[in-house]
Amino acid sequence: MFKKLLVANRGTIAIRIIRACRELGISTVAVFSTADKGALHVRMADESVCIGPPAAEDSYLNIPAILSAATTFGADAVHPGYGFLSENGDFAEACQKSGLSFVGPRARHIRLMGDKPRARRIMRRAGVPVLPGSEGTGVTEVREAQTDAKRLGYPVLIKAAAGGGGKGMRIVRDAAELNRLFPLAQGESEASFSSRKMYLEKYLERARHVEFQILADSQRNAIHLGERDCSIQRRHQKVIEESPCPILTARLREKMGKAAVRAASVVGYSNVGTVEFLLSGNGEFYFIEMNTRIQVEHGVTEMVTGVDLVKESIRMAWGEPLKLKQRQVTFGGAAMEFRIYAEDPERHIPSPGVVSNHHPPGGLGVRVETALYDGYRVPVHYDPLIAKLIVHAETRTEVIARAKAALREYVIDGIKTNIPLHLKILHDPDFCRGEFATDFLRRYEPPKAEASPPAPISKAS
Ligand code: MV4
Repeated sequence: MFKKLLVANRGTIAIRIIRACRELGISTVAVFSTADKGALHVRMADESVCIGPPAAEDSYLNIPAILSAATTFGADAVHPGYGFLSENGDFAEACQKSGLSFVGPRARHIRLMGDKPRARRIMRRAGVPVLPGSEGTGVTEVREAQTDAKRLGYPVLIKAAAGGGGKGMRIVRDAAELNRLFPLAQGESEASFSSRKMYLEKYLERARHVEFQILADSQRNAIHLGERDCSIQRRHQKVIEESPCPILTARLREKMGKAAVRAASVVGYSNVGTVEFLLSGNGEFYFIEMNTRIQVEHGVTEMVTGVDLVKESIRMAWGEPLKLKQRQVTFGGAAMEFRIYAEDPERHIPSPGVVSNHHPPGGLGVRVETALYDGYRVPVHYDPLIAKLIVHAETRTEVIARAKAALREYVIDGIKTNIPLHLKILHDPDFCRGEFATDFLRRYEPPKAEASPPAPISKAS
């Protein structure tokens, strides 16, 4: 097994990786920016090294600094976590070239799945259902998009070929809207991914976002660990994830699971991955993309399967074959993850500040993953996700009751969080019945402020 692993991340996932390493007897090296000098992941690791100033581009995205830290400290592996460099093919390749094992898929699979039109083409040829959309390598001109949209019929969705997770995405309902929104989506893609390549897909209304967890070893064995329903999102930021998906039948789970495993197997994928599908109201499902990293919501799958996904990812990177066969995977109970964001729940703006009175909930089936402590200052430079509350119980109904109790018990002072929003959702009858789609959170948006009339010009005030 690896002797020393460098954790190329921060926050909750860095801590999660350090814990897995400790169980496996691997010593750890944390990296940190100057904004994270006092962070928990730094204190928990066996060794640590500062890799640059707060801006992510200069620290957690700084490939030379991370590689030099890894070689200086004698690490033999690097775990990228999620976000930052986790889906950067150049980073995976650079690690291998420096003699470091990258805990994740091979660079070519990161690049392949990062090219969304190419991934669609491969999946379609492999018999995995995809939505009608742009063929070939994608479109860069509005008139090409117009041709595709005419063929597909409105509504269509503009997506970034190098995108994922909803950045650069726009719903378009007619040709005029396409003319207006295509340049905006393209501008966003250029700013975020340095790519002008876009593609269109038929827009599936009121669908559910259902993703399958894949494990694949380097001996070409691949299995799935069931699904997560991630339909509860706001502006493509997931808020609650759960497993099992409350509307999936055993038959459909098996069919989608097989398609997900095929998606990974057909390209010879290795390590952990997630195959995202859209599920329509009448049980049709379509591949939308594959994520080539451990995901924020992996804990939900861990609770229902008992499989430690982070430990498995490290074992597979070492070259160990999967011990688990598909028919040995068992599913127990139900689990939900509540993402706790440091944000003003009314205005949805980040709420940085100093945490005081930190009292996370506990008890049977209550798991909290967080890097918070009293006196911790939530930095403004990174994602506002500060904790994940994962609740497990026998049934979905019991998960909801347990989650309500846990969220009421949760105390975080000094900053604003979205805990009140979670409690509102848990009291929503449609949510409790499991009846929701990707548009669910729109009902909890604050009413759009009326354009206020211009203030009267008055010399007296
Ligand atoms: C879609 C879709 C409907 N039709 N694609 C969002 C994130 C990215 N991974 C894929 N996403 C979607 N792709 C087609 N062709 C719906 C979503 C979607 C979504 C859309 C609007 C508002 C909330 C959403 C939540 C999850 C998925």
